[in-house]
Amino acid sequence: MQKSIPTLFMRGGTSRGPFFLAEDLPQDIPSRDQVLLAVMGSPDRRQIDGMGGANPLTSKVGIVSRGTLPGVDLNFLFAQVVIDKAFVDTTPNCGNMLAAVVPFAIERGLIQAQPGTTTARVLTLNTDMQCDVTVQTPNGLIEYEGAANIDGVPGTSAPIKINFLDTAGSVCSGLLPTGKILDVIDDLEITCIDNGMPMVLFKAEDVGRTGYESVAEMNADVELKARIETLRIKAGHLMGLGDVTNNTFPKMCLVAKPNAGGSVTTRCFIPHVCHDAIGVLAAVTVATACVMEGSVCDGICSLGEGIAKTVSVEHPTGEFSVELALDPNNPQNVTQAALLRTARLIMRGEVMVPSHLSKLF
Ligand code: NQM
Repeated sequence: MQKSIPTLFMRGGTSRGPFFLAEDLPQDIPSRDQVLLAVMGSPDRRQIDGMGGANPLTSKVGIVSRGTLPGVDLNFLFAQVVIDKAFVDTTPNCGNMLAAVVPFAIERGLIQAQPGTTTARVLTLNTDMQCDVTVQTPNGLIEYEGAANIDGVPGTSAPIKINFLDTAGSVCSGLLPTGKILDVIDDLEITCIDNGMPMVLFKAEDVGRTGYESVAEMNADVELKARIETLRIKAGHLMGLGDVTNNTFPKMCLVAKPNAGGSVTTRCFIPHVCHDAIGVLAAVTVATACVMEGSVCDGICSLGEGIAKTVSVEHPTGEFSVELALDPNNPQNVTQAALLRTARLIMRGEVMVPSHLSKLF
């Protein structure tokens, strides 16, 4: 007999995947990972025997439980299920899947919806990061429909506001893990930065590209992808991350002058496939580099005046606006980042895993 596990299949921002109550999965990590690999159909390039969509953005899982720290409503663990390797990476965050956590928690009765809107404090267990997430709950029920549009998702949905409270140095030792705003690897200037996501930023023109290429062009660019992977491995050591060969970070991002009225243009490799848009904390991290003097974005990005900055990060399917609050005494220092996402419950039910895994529960 196959084993059934209750799940809600949800879109969070521009990602999607099954969400589970932590108590419904095996408690030890190797067993949990075996189950998640089976749920998603990994390792297999097509994930044909599971729920995964054969793209990093659709090979994600959310695991949610009640908060255990004072003031924290919910704990969220994000799992990136690697498509073609038997590996589940829970090191980095995913701000897109995060958008579905509060709707999931209301659906599954972990928290009670308030009249109008409901704000919950979520602790992301991956990096110990807290944020406040506000969802629409007219009549005390979660509302998915509404007028908010995020680029990369067709149509409109109810807005979900995420306010990140402490993002610097999520996986790395600090915001600038090499201690410098600019490093040089193989004659290429890079900014290694982690404000929620470990990233290596470099100018598209410095690698002979425009930064305006389509996702298909980027993914077909074998020469660029090989160069980026060599750079990623070297940068991983420089950033104190050790050998990142098998990790899903750092993300690699080409930056260029904006060409659609935004602040900066990006093409983000996550890390081997070009993102159709940009990750949430990747956008926060790029936006942060834009306000920092001497980064590779300095000189190419276009920002308004003032101490609160809206940074519009252009990506292959539109733009992503990040509202940054800066420390008035040190405008290089980002104190908070707020942004808009949407989410939707796509399906509720049970996912089945092969019978030999039953003994793991
Ligand atoms: O950066 C893709 C995504 C992400 C991660 C990735 C994310 C984030 O778009 O916070 O959301 O970089 O692998 O879901």
